Amino acid sequence: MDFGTVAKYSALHAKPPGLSSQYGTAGFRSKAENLDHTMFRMGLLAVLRSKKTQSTIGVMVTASHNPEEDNGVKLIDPLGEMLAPSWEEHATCLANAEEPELLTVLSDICQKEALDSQHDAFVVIGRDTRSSSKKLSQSVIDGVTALGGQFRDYGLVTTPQLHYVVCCRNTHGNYGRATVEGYYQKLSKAFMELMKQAATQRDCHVCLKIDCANGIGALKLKEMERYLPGCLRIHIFNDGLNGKLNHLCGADFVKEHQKPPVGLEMTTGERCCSFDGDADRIVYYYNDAAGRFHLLDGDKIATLISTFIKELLVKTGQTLTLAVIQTAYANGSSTRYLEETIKGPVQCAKTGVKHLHHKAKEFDVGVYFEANGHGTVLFSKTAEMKIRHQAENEKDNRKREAAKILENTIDLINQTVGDAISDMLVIEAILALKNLTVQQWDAMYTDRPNRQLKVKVADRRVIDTTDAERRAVTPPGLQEKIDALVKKTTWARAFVRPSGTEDVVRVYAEADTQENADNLAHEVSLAVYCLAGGVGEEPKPVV
Ligand code: G16
Repeated sequence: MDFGTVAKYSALHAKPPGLSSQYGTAGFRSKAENLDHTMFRMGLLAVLRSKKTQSTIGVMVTASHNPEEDNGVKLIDPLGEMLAPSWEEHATCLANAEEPELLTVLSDICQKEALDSQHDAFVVIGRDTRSSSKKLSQSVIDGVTALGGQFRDYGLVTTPQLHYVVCCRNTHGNYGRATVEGYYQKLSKAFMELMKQAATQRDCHVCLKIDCANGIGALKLKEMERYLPGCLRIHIFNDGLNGKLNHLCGADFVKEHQKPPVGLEMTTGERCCSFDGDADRIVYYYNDAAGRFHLLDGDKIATLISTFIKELLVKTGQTLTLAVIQTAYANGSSTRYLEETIKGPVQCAKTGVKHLHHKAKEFDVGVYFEANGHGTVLFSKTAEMKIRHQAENEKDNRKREAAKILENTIDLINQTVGDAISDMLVIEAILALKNLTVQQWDAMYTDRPNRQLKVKVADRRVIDTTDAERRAVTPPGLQEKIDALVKKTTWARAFVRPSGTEDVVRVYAEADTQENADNLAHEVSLAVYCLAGGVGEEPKPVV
């Protein structure tokens, strides 16, 4: 490794002195103009990680649900998972090293990780549609080449597509072909098989309106359309031609505001969904006859998928453990419903798919979803083997058919990370196979009214949490205040946590009525504002 070249290139991507950032919930996020040095350095780090793991590493340039002016970077580990936590620390040190310290920090990482500099390094790079992404991905490439790594630039891709590609490359094609086309082919083949199995049960011509948040999802769905069977007619909205990325649209907006995105007209009962800016999250919704908006978020998706898999496992006679992993944001009704129906573990992890993914791996089948619509299903190698074997060899027709449906579900789900396109196809297949309308799916349980708010504080790190983020340890007095507020509201629950992707503190509250949930969220916001150093205007009541 030629550190002289690194020094030369780094001068072209110099870090503004004093600027500091942290590898957060999903990598680095900031205003795009502050990220050039971080991108260059993540190119360097990806080379080191590739040498360490002797595998291809991915670097995705995106700020997902954040506004267009922001950008960010997510590093992808060999099997398509998020970067290992110990390397998140290296990432933060490297990103924050002042220019004269950079080479020392680099060699410290090499030493700590006992890296063999002779190993080759290969990095794949992708980016979302933000106007800043092209230039920033060039900075990543400069970092990779400065350390002598090789790379392939996949250009505009969804985040989950890059995760898929990384996994394919490192499993020598076992997971699929390491191209975007390979992704379309793998998913559409499995989807068509499932729709064929569903067609024997009913005529399943479905129309789905999709809000793509004016992001990369629109481009990729348009590419994928020709691979999809005629029984699923998709209509793409907010495709980025006119609107602004994530502005008044997208999964995060719909979930947070509990209302439809702009740019998508809904008639009664029409099935609609929203992706987020890099297409790794999805939520569904519809309007009922009274014009009331119904949201089917990550909790409802987890419920649909896990009960479907549970039923199939029962039919096959397989004794595989099925667990569902949620976060503190999971609606209380969903947790109760899941505990009663899947009769397996329902666990709570910290926010961030990396935490849920990690827990889900402990089971034969681990379904994980955040309420915001980010999630997937993991099948252990043993589970996958048993199911595939049964689908091939089972003599009992009913059991074999169930195993085949499970096998196709395994192929349709993107097991590397939450994936809006893959999740959407899984949901559509399940609704077709179970002959369910979106209204029937929604009726599985009723969400407890809830509200999510954001509070601006001077330094959100003053809030520290425990118990999977359900309780605040600091600042002093905050948890006691929340406890007192919760106590005086019926069926209530509330918590606060610092966001790892935005400069805000997030507040969540649920209660017996929407009014009570709104009031509780507001009062908790005021407590955060007063006790955690709120800045700007005092939080206003929810209207
Ligand atoms: C990222 C993470 C998600 C997380 C979300 C919000 O999503 O991948 O796991 O739920 O941020 O995190 P926080 O509340 O810490 O800001 P995305 O879609 O923005 O990459």
